[in-house]
Amino acid sequence: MTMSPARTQELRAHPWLRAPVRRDLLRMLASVPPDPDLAGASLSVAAQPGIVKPLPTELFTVRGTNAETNFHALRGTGPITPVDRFFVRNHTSTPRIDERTWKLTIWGDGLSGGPVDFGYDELRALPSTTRTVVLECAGNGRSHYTSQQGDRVTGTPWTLGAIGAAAWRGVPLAEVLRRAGITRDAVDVMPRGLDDEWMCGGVNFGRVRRPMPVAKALDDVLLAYEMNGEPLPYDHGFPVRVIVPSWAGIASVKWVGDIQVGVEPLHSPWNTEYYRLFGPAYPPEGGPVVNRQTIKSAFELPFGATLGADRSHRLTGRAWSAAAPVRGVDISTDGGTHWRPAQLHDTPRRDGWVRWSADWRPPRPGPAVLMARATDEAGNTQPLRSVPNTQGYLFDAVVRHPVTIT
Ligand SMILES: Nc1nc2c(c(=O)[nH]1)N[C@H]1C(S)=C(S)[C@@H](COP(=O)(O)O)O[C@H]1N2
Ligand SMILES: [Mo]
Repeated sequence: MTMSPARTQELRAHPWLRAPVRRDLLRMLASVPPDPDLAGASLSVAAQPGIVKPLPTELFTVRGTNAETNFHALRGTGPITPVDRFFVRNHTSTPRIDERTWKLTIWGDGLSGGPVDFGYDELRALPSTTRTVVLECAGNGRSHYTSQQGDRVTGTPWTLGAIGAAAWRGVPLAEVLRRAGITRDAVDVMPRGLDDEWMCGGVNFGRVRRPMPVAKALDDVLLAYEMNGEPLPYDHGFPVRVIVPSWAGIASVKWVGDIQVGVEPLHSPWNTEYYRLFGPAYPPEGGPVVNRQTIKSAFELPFGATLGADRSHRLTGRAWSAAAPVRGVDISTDGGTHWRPAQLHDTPRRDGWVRWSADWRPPRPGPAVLMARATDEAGNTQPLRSVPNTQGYLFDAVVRHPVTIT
C-alpha cells in the first residue's frame, strides 16, 4: 500500500507531520491492510503529542505528551538553550491563545478589593526585568531510579534532558500583586493555566495550578512574555507564563489565566498528591512538597555512543544546582574508580548551569562507563544513590553513562 495523494498533500501542508516519529507511524500504517478504526486511533494518540513546534528526532525524544531534549543536541550551544531544542512538558496539549482577548485576573481574599484584570499590552507596558535561569522538571532523571537503582517509580521516564536555560523577560510578579492590592494577610498565591483540564485514571484534576508562598511570589518570580528575546512560543506558554527560579518546573505555570491570592494556605493536586515525596523514607501521609530543585550533571553524548580507542576525545557536559553556584565537576571514565576535575567554561551562577569539558584518550576497545559528579558552593555533592520516592522526583545521583570504545 502506498501513501494516498490526500496524505501526501497533508504532509506538504503540515510540515510538522514530517517529524520522523510520525514518519515511522505512517510507514507502519502504510504497511498494514487499511483499517479505518486502527488508523484513526493511532494517529490521534501517537501522531499528535499536542506540541506545536517541530520535534526532529536528532533534537528530541517524544514521551507521551512531552518532548525531552536529547542532551547531546546541546553540544556546541551556549549557556542559553535555543527554543528549537528546549524540552516541552505538557499535561494535555499546547493551546493557541489570542493575546488580544487574553487577560490575567488576580483574585482572592488576600486582596484589599475585588478581582483585578491585566491585558497583554498593559502587562507589557509595566517595568520589566530579564532573568536567565534554568527551568527543569521535578522528574528530570527519573528513569535512572529504575535503570540504576531498580526502584519502581511512576511518571514520564525522562533521562536528563527535561531541562533548558533561557533568558526570560517579563514583569516581576511582585509588581502585579502590589498593583492588584495584595494585603499583609496573604499567605499563598496560586497561578492557573488556560490549557485543558487534566484527566488521569478517570479523574478530572482540573486545570494545572500550583500554589507558592507569598514570600517566594514577592521575591524573584516573573510573569514572562519573552523567551530568548522573542515573544514566548506557543509551547512554552504564550502569551504569558510564570517563571519561578530554582523551583521545580511545575511551579512555572504556562498560559497563565488567573492567580488566586489567599489568606489561608492553598492546595491543588499539584502540591498534595503530586510533587510531594512519598515512599519508605517518608511518613505515610506524605513527606515534603517538592519545591526547590536539586543538583545534577550530564554528558553531551548519546547513551551508548561509540568512541575510537587511542585518540583524544573532548568530553563535554553541563552541571547545575538550585542551592548554590556549581563549584566543580569531577569526571570518571572507568566507572568510578578514578576521578579528576573537569574544566568549567562558564562563571558559576545559582539557577544557571555551567558547561564543562575534559579530554580523554580511551586506552583500549571495549565497554566503558563515564560518570560526572557536580559539587556546589554550599557543599552539596551528587551521591552515588538517590533516596527513592514513588513518583521519582528530584533524582540527584551520579548517572552511569555507558559508551563503547572501538
Ligand atoms: N499550564 C501549564 N503549565 C505548566 C505545565 C502544564 O502542563 N500546563 N507543565 C509544567 C511542568 S511539569 C513543567 S516541567 C514546565 C515545563 O515547561 P516547558 O514546557 O516550557 O519546558 O511547565 C510547567 N507549567
Ligand atoms: Mo515538570
